Amino acid sequence: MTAATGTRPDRPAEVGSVFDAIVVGAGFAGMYMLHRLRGLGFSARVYEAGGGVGGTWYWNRYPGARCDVESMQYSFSFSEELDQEWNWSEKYAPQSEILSYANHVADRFDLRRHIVFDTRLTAATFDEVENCWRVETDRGDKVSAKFCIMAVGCLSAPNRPHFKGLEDFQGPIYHTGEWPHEGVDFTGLRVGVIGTGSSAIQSIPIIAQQASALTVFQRTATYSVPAWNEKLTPEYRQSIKADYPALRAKARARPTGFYFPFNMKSALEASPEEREKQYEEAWAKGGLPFLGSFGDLLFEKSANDTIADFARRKIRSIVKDPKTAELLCPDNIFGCKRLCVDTGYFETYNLPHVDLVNIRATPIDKITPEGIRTTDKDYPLDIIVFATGFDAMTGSLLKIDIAGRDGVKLQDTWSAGPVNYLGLQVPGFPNMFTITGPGSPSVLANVILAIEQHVEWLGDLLRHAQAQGITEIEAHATAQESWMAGVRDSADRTLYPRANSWYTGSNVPGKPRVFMPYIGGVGRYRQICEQMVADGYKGFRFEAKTAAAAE
Ligand code: N01
Repeated sequence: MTAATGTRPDRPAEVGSVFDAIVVGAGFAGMYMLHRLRGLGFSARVYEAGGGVGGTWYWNRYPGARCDVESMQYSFSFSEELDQEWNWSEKYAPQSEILSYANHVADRFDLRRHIVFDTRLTAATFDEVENCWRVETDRGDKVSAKFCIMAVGCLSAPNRPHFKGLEDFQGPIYHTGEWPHEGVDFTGLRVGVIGTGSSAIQSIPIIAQQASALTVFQRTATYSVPAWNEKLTPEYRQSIKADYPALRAKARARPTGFYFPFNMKSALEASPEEREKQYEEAWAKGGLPFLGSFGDLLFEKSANDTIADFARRKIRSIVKDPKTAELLCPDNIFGCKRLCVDTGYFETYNLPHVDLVNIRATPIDKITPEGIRTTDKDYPLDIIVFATGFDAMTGSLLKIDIAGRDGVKLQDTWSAGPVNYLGLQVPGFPNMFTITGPGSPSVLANVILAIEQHVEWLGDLLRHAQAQGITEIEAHATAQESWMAGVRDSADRTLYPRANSWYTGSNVPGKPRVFMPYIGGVGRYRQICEQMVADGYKGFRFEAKTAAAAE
């Protein structure tokens, strides 16, 4: 499979250096963590597998890639100057603009000289004698640090299904999550896309404009809401910038971490006419806020049925061929598998050269040299696009050989699914922290805001540790147990765990089925973290070189 890689400068491996902190990843989490650490006077080294900053926005360069949280909110809020100087051009910024923003942040805060690019962390081992993490990279670096901070991203390990005959295909195969930097020209070619999640629904309409024939291989139909993307006017931007801090404050208090009007009324208490009106109005505004049409949609199956029914009727009204329309109508719970936001996705199936194949009914048997063979027939193709998503939330962490106290591996500790305290730390892995780890709101929120909260909390903790001479920070196993019980309970109060999705790991064969993120929302989660600090970092064990320390 063709992969997008950055340049790999020929630099000598670094051996023996000691830092206060190692940060893994230079996406938004790694960049802000680095900025914070530098501001606190800590020495830090960041290792980044890509050739530049931006994380998921560095790799996901497929046609049509853009954010689906409004740009004016999908950005750092920690610097009022940054907020004021950056101008987003569209309601939902394209990938190229988000990557430019990431580069601007790296330059503005002078981050690059602390980042080693084109270098993947391969191993991290806790040294119990020296109380430090010893890390290794794929370029031979061997360095150590008191703290190891994993900012590896929740959606950064591509999920590549193992189809028979994959290596025999004569044309190129691309994964949306590792798109070639030089782009792909589909003009006049027969293209097959496997998958119908967010990456597919964004890329399919663009690929269809170029390809001579496009065949989409769908296993599960997806709900998608129109983006109604538009250019932002200077007047609109100014209206936000005039009181940006107020918008940011409202977003921080919201479960989702971004602000939009939310209707708390019950869908079941509304009359059918009221419901229809509400859904029509929300559809006309578009985007993820459609899920905020009523307050009980994600809690009551019968309420959810009403929005699912509305969305299916919309699909049938857009797609002209009734058989294709039926195939595109999802039968699962609305919004509990990540909702998609599209521009012209369903309309694309009205084009004469676009076909949909139901691979639930006739699964892919193998990839042949000429294309894809299902149990039903052969589809000749020039290019295959895997829009098959990610080994989400745990994939990137578990690719690293992480050994904690007594040499215990993270892979073993998480063999039945990820466990930790507050999504921040795993008992047995002292001084290692995860930014937006499983067990925190992360992917269920405006992730940049979730990142900021984690980084700021961690910065405060490390400053506290430095001031108190604390050498070891480790979550208690009992704190982990009660946090994980809370994560499960809050998920079980909703419909989310009932759906098969990457939230539950069910998209990756063999992955334990566990609902991974904390669903209580970023506002509530922030309060929990603040209370924990007010209670003397309850749930963490601190150890100082000189004196025993705090609970
Ligand atoms: O991945 P997905 P994605 N055989 O897992 C199918 C974020 N994101 O890259 O549903 C055949 O959603 C799979 O089928 P099924 C966003 O959070 C955001 O699209 O498992 N098919 C599914 O249809 C998003 O949710 C944006 O049955 C196989 C598809 O591949 C997340 O990233 C844009 C298969 C994968 O869909 C992931 O999105 C893009 C197999 N063996 C991504 N394995 C924004 O707009 C998998 N599939 C911000």
